Amino acid sequence: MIESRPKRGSFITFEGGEGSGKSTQVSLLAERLRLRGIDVVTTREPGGSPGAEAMRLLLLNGVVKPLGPTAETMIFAAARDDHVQTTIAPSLARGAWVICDRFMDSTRVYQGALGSVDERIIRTLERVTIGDTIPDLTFILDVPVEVGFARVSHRGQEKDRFESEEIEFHIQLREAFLALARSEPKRCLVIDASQSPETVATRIWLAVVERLLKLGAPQTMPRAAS
Ligand code: Z5A
Repeated sequence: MIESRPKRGSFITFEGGEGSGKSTQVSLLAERLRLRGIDVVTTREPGGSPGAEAMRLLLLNGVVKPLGPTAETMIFAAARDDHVQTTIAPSLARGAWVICDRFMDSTRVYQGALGSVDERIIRTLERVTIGDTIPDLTFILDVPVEVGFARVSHRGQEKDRFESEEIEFHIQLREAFLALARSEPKRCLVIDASQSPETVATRIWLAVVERLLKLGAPQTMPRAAS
């Protein structure tokens, strides 16, 4: 007898510069999907599993930076490996949708395009850590650098290792994300994130409906109407 295996859930990632609204949109999208009865797991990088969260502290407090960009890339990869094995792959396998705040494209852009780590190293690490757990859809939230900065300026906390980079770094970062989106138009969608959170969320929702829900991506049983 042939057993029918449950279909893998959908995997969505959010990318973009600082203050582009990724965390806000991860929550809004998860809320909308849950209203449709979909099992949703929200997560983030670096982090998303106990081991990777421990590595996040080292990556963001600047301890790793003196080791150089290649070593830093390998620690991001080690964190990703644990995150994929522990959180992402098991969730997708049970049919849940996974929404992740940053993923492999952040490495391609921060460590690759801007950190000058050889693309071959980055692709090799991707094969090892991600394998075929590639996002089905990636939203690249695009805002002018000064808009992103203004949104996070009120936080008043100490800047992390990446936030401390010069403004020119963030301008190049924006360009690198846009170039990446152009190179993978099937997976990546650039969203103008300078609009209100609700407007951005609606644009994202329409894309999810168009690209994933209409394709009959797996869902758990819809909730009974009350
Ligand atoms: N990094 C890397 O180098 N390599 C890698 O492989 C990975 C990561 C995975 C993680 O930083 C750092 O790690 C990141 C890259 C590097 N470096 N930086 N910078 P993080 O996780 O601490 O922070 P972040 O990812 O940059 O996110 P963020 O700066 O915290 O912002 P956000 O998530 O994009 O935005 P938000 O928290 O949703 O919103 C920020 C504020 O704006 C907040 O007050 C909101 O209420 C407000 N907001 C949100 N949307 C709007 C709109 N549409 N209008 C007005 N106000 C808004």
